[in-house]
Amino acid sequence: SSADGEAKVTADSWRKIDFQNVYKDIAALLEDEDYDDGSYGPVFVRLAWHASGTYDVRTKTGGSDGATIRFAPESGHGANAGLDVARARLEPLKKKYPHISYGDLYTLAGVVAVQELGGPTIRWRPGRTDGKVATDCTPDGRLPDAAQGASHVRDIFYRMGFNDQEIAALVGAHALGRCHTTRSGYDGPWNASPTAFTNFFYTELLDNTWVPKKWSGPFQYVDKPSGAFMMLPADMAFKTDPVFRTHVERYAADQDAFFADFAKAFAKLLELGVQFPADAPVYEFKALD
Ligand code: ZEM
Repeated sequence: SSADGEAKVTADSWRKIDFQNVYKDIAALLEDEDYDDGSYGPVFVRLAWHASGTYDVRTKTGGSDGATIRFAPESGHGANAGLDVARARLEPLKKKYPHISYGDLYTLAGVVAVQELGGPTIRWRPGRTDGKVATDCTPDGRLPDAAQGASHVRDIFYRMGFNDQEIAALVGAHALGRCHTTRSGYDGPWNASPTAFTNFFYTELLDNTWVPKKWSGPFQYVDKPSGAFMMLPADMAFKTDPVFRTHVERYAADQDAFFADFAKAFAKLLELGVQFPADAPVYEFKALD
């Protein structure tokens, strides 16, 4: 149980922590040749996103403060299937650094993963608390449904406070990782280098012909002719919706523009709903060699 660790975390516990060391220790947890494509990086990014993306700008509920994603019922929401794997991988660091909050740990893991897989530097601040309980869990349905299209995607991300450009930049994280039939029901990676942070989500989306996958699983797309790569129905909205598409075309043509916009939008995502102490330092960690 994490109860001991939690009891020690107050609003300014972060003052006791050397986050550069935490960064290094998270980085050391990324590689594992027996897991997926050899890295926990993609699932760490998904954990950071799902811990944060429950935010509702109108009611000011949800977000990474308190890390309610670790409590039932939120941990059991369909969208969070498989994220127990990421939380378990990080748990030893909560033991090693009992003063770090779960919200800081999960969001920092996303930052480390993006950077160590070759992505941009993400500005990050500590200061999330462990001061929430199971009854603070957000209702199911706050994260996007992969089976739906552009208007649903807009509803979900506008609720968090993002605009179309930021949404298009964030979904570029689908360069990383894969879908698992045992988690979401969908199957396969988006491209051939799922452990490298690139602009390949956009280039693959535009350059391939995407056809319905012939199988008994949920409706999704595969590239023609190889069938090796996939797109979710929601991903396809970024090709068919004219506003999203202008951003997709820009990011496909200009990886630097993608990196710059992703870094801003991802940093914003991780901070949704968090009241940071006024003097919380903003870190820009250097990627390790
Ligand atoms: Zn995802 N995502 N996501 N996403 N995501 C999956 C996997 C990953 C959507 C979605 O339904 C799914 C963002 C936006 C959206 C990552 C990061 C980010 C999976 C597969 C699904 C179904 C889960 C599985 O089976 O393991 C939808 C509909 C989105 C909005 C349109 C945003 C924003 C992200 C981060 C900034 C990542 C890294 C993965 C890969 C996870 C892994 O384990 O490999």
